[in-house]
Amino acid sequence: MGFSLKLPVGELPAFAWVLPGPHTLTGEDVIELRVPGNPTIIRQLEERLRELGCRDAEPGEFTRRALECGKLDLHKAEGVLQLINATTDTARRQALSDLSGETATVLAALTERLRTLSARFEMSFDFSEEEHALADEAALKNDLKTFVHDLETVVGTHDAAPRRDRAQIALFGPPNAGKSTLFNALLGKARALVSDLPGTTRDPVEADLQVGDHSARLIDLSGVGASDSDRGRYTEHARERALQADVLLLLDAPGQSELSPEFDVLQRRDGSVRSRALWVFAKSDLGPADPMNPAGLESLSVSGLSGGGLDDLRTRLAQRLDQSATGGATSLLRIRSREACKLLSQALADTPPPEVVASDVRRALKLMDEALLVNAPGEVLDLIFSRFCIGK
Ligand SMILES: Nc1nc2c(ncn2[C@@H]2O[C@H](COP(=O)(O)OP(=O)(O)OP(=O)(O)O)[C@@H](O)[C@H]2O)c(=O)[nH]1
Ligand SMILES: [Mg+2]
Repeated sequence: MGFSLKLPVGELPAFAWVLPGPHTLTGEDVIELRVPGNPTIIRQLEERLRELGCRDAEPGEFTRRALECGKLDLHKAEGVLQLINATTDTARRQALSDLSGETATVLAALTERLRTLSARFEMSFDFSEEEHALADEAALKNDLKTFVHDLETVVGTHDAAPRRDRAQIALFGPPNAGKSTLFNALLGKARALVSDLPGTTRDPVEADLQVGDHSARLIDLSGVGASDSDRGRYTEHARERALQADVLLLLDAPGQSELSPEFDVLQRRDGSVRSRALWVFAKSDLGPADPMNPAGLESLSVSGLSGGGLDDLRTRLAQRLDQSATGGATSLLRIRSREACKLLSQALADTPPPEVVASDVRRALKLMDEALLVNAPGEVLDLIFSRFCIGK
């Protein structure tokens, strides 16, 4: 219907679409105003509407209202949020899958599987005196391992929500492994100091690196291991930074053997680090690398000096960054599920007594139940909707 609005500059001809509820996004009556798109006129129109008692919508208010009137479930609402903030195709794909309800359905089935596993763990104590208890325990752990793998496939392996807007790629390994040389080769310029003296890099050196369609932060760390001249301080710092990285390049040069025990240290602290690590046989110009690496990780050969293998490394880095959800907001559904994943892979890496594994399985189950909670408490809703932008 056509009408006019009195503005400071004169009478504005406008057109209003009236959409009666309940067949609208929020279930309420909606009026849509169509006016000529002059920015000053729009501002004056907004002021006039405020004078008439209207107000701006809060961030995410429309989606929240849709949720509250049952037009949208929480996971779909989070899908909307993810889609708005997605900056990579992976994040967009995840968001669309969440929006369609597909992720929630798959996670609900996985949660039931975990519930059965949890019950089996509880029951295994009752028979712990029996002869076949040990065999059962091994089978249970195996099933749990398969479960963790399946869950990781659905929610991605990246640690919880994106902690930063730029993914971090860290170079980790013993002194003289060729980290700084590879750092410079990837950047195409000599930023980090290179020398044949072990222990050249001390404090981390960082630079921006474009990998495919990702802007990442490349970090050259100090060498780790026995030759740390500062009684382990640099090693410790390098380990901490390595654990925070989205992609971890483990540099293993010919004749060095310190990497494997160092990686074990990282795994003991955070079992999920495996999923972010790539084993890099460095200095490949010196001779062919072992086809296998002790940690059984995905591996490749590179020479920072000759540039051999660099293209392959770039391709794999891009794939890893695609896999990690960095670059888009992540739903609580995925955050909780990933926390459960991390907890379980930690439990499997540490080989604690069965009672401890069982209690970790219980905790993981609680997280999954929380992830799938449809009647979320108010504060969870506040948390979700505070991340929306105005007017969505
Ligand atoms: N042949 C060969 N030598 C390399 C390669 N990369 C590094 N080097 C040599 O190995 C030595 C150590 O290289 P860096 O890059 O400084 O090693 P790093 O891992 O950063 O060492 P720290 O900073 O001490 O931990 C230098 O003499 C480099 O020239 C490579 O790909 N091939
Ligand atoms: Mg160095």
